[in-house]
Amino acid sequence: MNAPATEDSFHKLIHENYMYGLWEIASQMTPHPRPEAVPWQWKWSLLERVVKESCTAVPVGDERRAMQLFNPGLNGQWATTGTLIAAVQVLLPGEVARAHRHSPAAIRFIMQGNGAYTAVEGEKVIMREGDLVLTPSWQWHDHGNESGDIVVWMDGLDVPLTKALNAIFFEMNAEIRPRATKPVNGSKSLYGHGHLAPTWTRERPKFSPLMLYSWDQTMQALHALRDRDGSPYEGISLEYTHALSGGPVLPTIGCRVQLIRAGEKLKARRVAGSSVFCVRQGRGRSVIEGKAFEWSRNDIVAVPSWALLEHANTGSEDAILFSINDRPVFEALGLYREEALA
Ligand code: 1HN
Repeated sequence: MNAPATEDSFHKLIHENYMYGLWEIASQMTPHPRPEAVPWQWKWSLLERVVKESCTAVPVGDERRAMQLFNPGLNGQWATTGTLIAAVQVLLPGEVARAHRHSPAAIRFIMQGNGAYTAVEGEKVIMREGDLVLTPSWQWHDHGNESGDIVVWMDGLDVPLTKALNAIFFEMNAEIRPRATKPVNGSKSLYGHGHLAPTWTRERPKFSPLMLYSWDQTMQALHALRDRDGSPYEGISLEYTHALSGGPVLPTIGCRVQLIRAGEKLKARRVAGSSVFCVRQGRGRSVIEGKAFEWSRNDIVAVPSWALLEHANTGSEDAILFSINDRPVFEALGLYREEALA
């Protein structure tokens, strides 16, 4: 708290008794969000080295081999932005990470390699590059790699939000790999048909019942829409949707993919809420609160709440960004706002 140290006898009395005058903290009521998190980029050249060295430096035991991205503005807090944490996780051929579940919800975006899996509540979900895999709140999950590839993905979780709400719960499974109870990629064969959903299932979960959003379908949609106007701020920007409700995939985390055409420069805007993006393809430059970040494949960038953000494609091919955001929370609570630069 940046309160002036007023220490007359009255102030002494209240401070000693765990009270503070509103006049002492008035500066906290800022005209707009002033997050402590800063815009930041983790280059793939760095992540790749960390990934490589991690393979020998740390085994996969009960904990996963996930390197968390801590925001330099947040003094070692368990967070990449105020509400989200991102990590880069590596699984070598033959490895298994013990089954567990937690109240924070998670997504995986596959950065490199094919054929590892996350088993979610008894359904093995096979990962391929560019896929989005969901692990909603409190769903048992274990990761395994029966392929010959080293598989690397970005984890995205709502850990800082869940922690702020004092709502973290965690449980380790007695078994490393609980028995599969559903067909491989079963949720995709049931719910992965776009505008057609089965009528006989009775589950209506808050999270999308579809656990796998395949890259080939994502690319098909982006290509089909490539020549539309799109958003002046986000380009051809698509939201991954809840397979039954059409809303966000998770109650606390939204996921998007955006295509920025070669040569395209988008307009600057701020939104209430933070995001983290991972570059899937192409090259570009994002200016975030006046700080320029040059990005290319597999770079990861943190965008704090209310940061002025402007993307440009600086390469000769279409650029594609995958991102996670906390917008579902802002929308649900009536806190969402946006402001374009005049
Ligand atoms: C977690 O549980 C996973 O389940 C990955 O694989 C990354 C980062 C922070 C907190 C929990 C996982 C995580 C995580």
